[in-house]
Amino acid sequence: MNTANTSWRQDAAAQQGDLRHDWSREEVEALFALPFNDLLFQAQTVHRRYFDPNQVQVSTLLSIKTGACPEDCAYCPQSTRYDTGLEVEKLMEVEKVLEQARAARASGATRFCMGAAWRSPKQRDMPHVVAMVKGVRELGLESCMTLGMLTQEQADELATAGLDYYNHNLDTSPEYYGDVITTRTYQDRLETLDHVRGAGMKVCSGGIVGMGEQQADRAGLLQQLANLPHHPESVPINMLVRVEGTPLENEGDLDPFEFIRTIAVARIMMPASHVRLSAGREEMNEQMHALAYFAGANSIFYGEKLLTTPNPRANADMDLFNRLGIEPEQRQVERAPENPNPQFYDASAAAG
Ligand code: SAM
Ligand code: DTB
Ligand code: SF4
Repeated sequence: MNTANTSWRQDAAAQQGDLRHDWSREEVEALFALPFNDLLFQAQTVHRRYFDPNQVQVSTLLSIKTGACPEDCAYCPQSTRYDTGLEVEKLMEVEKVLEQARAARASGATRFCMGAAWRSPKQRDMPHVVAMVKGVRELGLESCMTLGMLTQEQADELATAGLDYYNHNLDTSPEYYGDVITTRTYQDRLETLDHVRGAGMKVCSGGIVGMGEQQADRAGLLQQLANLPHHPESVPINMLVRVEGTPLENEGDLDPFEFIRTIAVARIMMPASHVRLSAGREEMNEQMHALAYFAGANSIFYGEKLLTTPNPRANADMDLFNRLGIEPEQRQVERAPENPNPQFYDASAAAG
C-alpha cells in the first residue's frame, strides 16, 4: 500500500529495488566525473525505465504574493533586504488567482503552482490559500504551492484542502548553504519537508546551481535529496537568474555542461521523479534545452513569467517540443496503468 502517498512510479521503482537512499558523497561525485557521453547515456537509459522519454510535464507558475520577504536568500529578487526595484504586491484575491488558473488550463498546463514571498504563512493567510487550493482542484488541475516554512498543522490543513504538491527547496549543499541564506537553517528546511510528507502531500524539492558553489556542493545537494526517506516526486533544478540588486547579481557563468551534468546525475539518483528544468531557461538556447531533455529533464514551467523574472514564451516551448517530437505529459495518474507500456516501464530492466 502506498502509505507515503508517493507516485505509482516511485512505488514501482521501490519494489524493483531501484530507489536508493544511501548515496555517499564519493559515489555522487564519481557520477559527476564520468565522461559526458557516458553520463548522458546512463541517464537516458535510466530515464526510459520509468518515463516516456518524449513527454514533458508542463506546470504554470503564479506569484500570489510578491516581494517584501523578510528572508535574506542571496539569489532572491523578492527579499526586502535588496533593492531590486520589484513592485510589491499583497496576497492576491482568490478569484483573480482562479482566473489565472483557468488561463493556464486553457494553454495546456496540467499543474498550477502558486508561490508566495513569505518566510512562512501567517494563520490569517491560511483560509485564503485553502480557498485557492480548492478552486484550482475544482478546475481539474493539479495544485502546487510554495509558501515558505510550514508547521505540521499548516501542512495538514493544506493537505486536507486537497493540495497535491508542496515546493520547498534545499537550494544547495549543507556546507554551502550558510553562504547563501542566514535567516533559516538547513534543518528548518528538512523539517518542513518532513511535515509536508507527514501530511501525505507530494514533495517538490530541488535547488539552484550557478551560485558560486563547487561541483562537490551540487553533488551534496543531490545526495541530500536522494537520501531523504522518500525521493521528492518533483526535483526542480534552477539555474541562478542573476537579478540586479541581489548579492549574486555579478556571479560568473556556470559551464553549461555542468548544468546538464547536474540534471543527468539527478535523473540517475532519483529515477522515478520528475526532474524539472526550472529557472534560468530564458538564457538557455534550444540546443541546451534539447540536451537537458536528453539528460532526463521531463518537466518545465510554462508561460512568460516565473515568479518575478522572465521565462521563454509558451510558443517557443511548443515550437521546440514539435521539432523534437515531444508532447506535453497528460495529468499524472495516481496508480500504475493496468498494462504499463513495457517500452517505458520495464520491470525487468529496472531489476537489472
Ligand atoms: N518564499 C518561499 C520559499 O523560499 O520557500 C517560496 C518562494 S521561493 C521564490 C521558491 C524558490 O525559487 C527558492 O527556493 C529558489 O530555489 C528559487 N529562486 C528564487 N529566486 C531565484 C533566482 N534568482 N534564480 C533561481 N532560482 C530562484
Ligand atoms: C522552483 O524551484 N523554482 C520556481 C518555483 N520553485 C517556485 C521559482 C523560480 C523563481 C525564479 C526567480 C523569480 O522569477 O522570481
Ligand atoms: Fe523570501 Fe523565498 Fe525569496 Fe527566500 S526565496 S527571500 S524565502 S521569497
